[in-house]
Amino acid sequence: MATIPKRTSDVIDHFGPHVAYAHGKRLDAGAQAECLVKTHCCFCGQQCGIQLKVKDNTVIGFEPWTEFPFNRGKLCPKGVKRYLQGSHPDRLATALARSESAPGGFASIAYRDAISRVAAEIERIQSAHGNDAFAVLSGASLTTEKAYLMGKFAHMCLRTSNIDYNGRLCMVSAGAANKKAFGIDRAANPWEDIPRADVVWISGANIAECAPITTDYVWQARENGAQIIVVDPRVTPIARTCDLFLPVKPGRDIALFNGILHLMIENGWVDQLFVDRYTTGLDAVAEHVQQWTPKRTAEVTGIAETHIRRAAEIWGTARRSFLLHARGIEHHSHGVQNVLGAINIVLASGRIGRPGCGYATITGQANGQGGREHGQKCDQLPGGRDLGNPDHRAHVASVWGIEPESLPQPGVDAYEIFRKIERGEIRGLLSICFNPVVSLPDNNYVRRMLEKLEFYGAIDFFLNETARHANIVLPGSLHEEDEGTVTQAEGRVIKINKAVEPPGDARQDWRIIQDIAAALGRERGFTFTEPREIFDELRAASRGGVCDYYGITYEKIENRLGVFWPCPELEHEGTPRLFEPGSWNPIARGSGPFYFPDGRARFNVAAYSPPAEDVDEEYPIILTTGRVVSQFLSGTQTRRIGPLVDQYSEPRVEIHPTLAARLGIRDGAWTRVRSRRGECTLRAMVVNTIRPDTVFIPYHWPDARSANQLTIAAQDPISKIPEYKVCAVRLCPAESEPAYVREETKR
Ligand SMILES: Nc1nc2c(c(=O)[nH]1)N[C@H]1C(S)=C(S)[C@@H](COP(=O)(O)OP(=O)(O)OC[C@H]3O[C@@H](n4cnc5c(=O)[nH]c(N)nc54)[C@H](O)[C@@H]3O)O[C@H]1N2
Ligand SMILES: Nc1nc2c(c(=O)[nH]1)N[C@H]1C(S)=C(S)[C@@H](COP(=O)(O)OP(=O)(O)OC[C@H]3O[C@@H](n4cnc5c(=O)[nH]c(N)nc54)[C@H](O)[C@@H]3O)O[C@H]1N2
Ligand code: SF4
Ligand SMILES: [Mo]
Repeated sequence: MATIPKRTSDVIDHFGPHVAYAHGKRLDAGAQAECLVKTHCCFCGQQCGIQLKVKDNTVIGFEPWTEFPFNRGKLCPKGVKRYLQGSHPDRLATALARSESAPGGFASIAYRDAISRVAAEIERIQSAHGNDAFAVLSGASLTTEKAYLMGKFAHMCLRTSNIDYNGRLCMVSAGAANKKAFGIDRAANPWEDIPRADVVWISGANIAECAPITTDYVWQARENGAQIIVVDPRVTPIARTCDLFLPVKPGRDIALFNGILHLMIENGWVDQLFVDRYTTGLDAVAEHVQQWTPKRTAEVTGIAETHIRRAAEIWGTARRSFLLHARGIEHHSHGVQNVLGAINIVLASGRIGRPGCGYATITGQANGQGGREHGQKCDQLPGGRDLGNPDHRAHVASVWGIEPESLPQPGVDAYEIFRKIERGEIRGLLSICFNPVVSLPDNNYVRRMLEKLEFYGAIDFFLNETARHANIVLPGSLHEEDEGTVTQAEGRVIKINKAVEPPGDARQDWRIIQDIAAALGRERGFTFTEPREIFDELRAASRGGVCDYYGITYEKIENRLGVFWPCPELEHEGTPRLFEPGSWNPIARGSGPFYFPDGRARFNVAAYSPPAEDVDEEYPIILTTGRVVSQFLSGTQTRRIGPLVDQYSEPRVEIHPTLAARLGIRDGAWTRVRSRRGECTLRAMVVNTIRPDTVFIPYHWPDARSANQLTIAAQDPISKIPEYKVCAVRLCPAESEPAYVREETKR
């Protein structure tokens, strides 16, 4: 195997620069700006409004944007420091080709030559092995225009079935369950309904660290007298101030939801009028949850029976409520079942589709919502349409000016793409906005598969850990270097505005894609001159679909500070709250508020099964993984922002004092964590805010610090989401400092 090139620069990771420089000069965030650009934060799905201060084609700081209704000027630590990343010395400003002889393993090459090489490899691989032998991996931090273009590029230009995206690691369990229950995949309510609720139920969402602005809405609810219930194996910051905390054993949430529904039925807390009028399927579910007595629920979930009864009563007797969840219940091999369990207790309560009565999954990535709607998922076409549906194919083919038969059939999910590489069915890969070497489970396998490819091209603004395996790296654009739209967690379509030009040879991502299409001689359909043109085509392609954007324009977004989809006509106001009787719905056509022909929501039996890998004598402890407030995803961006690195500089294993004492592990001591897939030595963080049978590691770091060396590649059979939230490990004190630390100290 060839050597994997190391870092381009030493100024990276936890040694990040603590002051920012641009063009050799120190940045002065206090300097007078030439202009302020109203836009949004590049990180999480909250998409806070922010104004970027620009001077000499550099973002030098920010000002709050208090008019933007979602966050009203508030930002979390990442939003405050985001402006520092653009001037990092690692920012790619030329195309790179892998070269054994070049320092750092990569040599700069002319942009045109890099594009020709990518096109030549696509041609070679597809003509020798068929169109599907070349795959595309895309990302949900891209604007909706780019996400749409990536789907169109794979399906129309490359005619490959094999495109998928990093949202596969993120919201797909919620998406699949929402489609099964409601026929539509979007937060049912705007966040302004949260403060109107008198109960807020939060399952598997560390909102204070991962959706900080949502915390503000929950606190407003609390100020108004609401009761807050939190379900998590860890006492997260929001749990510290809640009314009822349920410390669930990882992987057991369905049992809890079924147990709550059991008590709602037993105590007559079901809204029978709502159920009869607007839903189907409660009878089968009611029969199924008979077995979920409080006693059995307590045994399986590890939550005290009295607390289960208390939660059922608070939820069952509420007048208005809002249920929120995130990856804590979704990152499971039965993630879809977990979400269906949550939806069942919402439907049984009848509290949805009205002010102060709501339900939502909290979308993760910047464009986690818009990025999952318009055709970069392996089975999808724009407008939330299905690649396998003849009518849907015909509509999109007519917008694209092609024959429906020329569209490929649905492909496979992001992890399966790697298994296809192993089997030799996929030989070439182009990735954009995705760092699977850090973010996919069992990542030693992922790394081996990348090295097996005949050709790998990556588009990014930093040489991330995955791109280090690439043959060609193309310098893409930062968020502030392009315009376009994103759809934030509530379903509000908003506008990203350009503040600066990309440096050197770097290009807006959509231009790079179009340049590849042109080099392939297949530029028809890829000659857009600005994002607005892409958006206008997307509006037409989405028209009549569930995710209908036809009535949304750039002007309308700017005038109204966002428009909620569905928005089917130019005169339409948009739809902040779904499922209100009488609201526009192309599927039900007046028969009811839910997105099925009969207008009714579906109860679904949510059957409990244990995690794919349960604990045993050899591996007796549960590992769960997730996030910390100051780092973002695979860390490519936030590990390059000094003040955020200072806040949390390396991953630590959270261990309960009882478990730590039993294993002889002290706070701060080097601790070896081993699973069936790999091993990782990190410092311990002894905290009494975690279940004693569970340890937690944040996953934002690569290489020897990566939590995904340990995680299991088990996936949900429906959504294909990986089971990041449960695997079995064993722990022991490490004899000495790990080798990677000794190496780094030497450097
Ligand atoms: N600071 C920061 N914010 C982010 C991100 C980031 O990387 N950093 N990423 C963004 C993205 S893409 C996403 S997806 C979201 C994720 O946002 P969250 O889902 O809120 O974050 P996680 O840390 O992945 O997991 C949430 C919680 O699930 C709990 N948990 C673990 N196992 C279980 C279980 O079996 N049941 C229950 N009920 N809870 C469990 C964990 O203890 C954790 O507190 O955050 C977004 N915001
Ligand atoms: N163990 C464990 N693993 C997890 C999770 C977990 O909870 N536990 N969470 C999972 C979840 S929810 C998620 S969302 C994934 C995320 O996993 P990834 O998607 O792999 O993580 P990112 O850091 O978003 O990687 C995106 C890359 O895109 C680049 N990028 C960002 N914006 C743009 C852009 O506009 N243009 C271009 N060209 N590049 C861009 C960044 O520089 C970065 O290199 O990780 C998953 N992995
Ligand atoms: S909450 Fe999310 S969008 Fe808002 S500033 Fe923080 S990371 Fe950015
Ligand atoms: Mo995510």
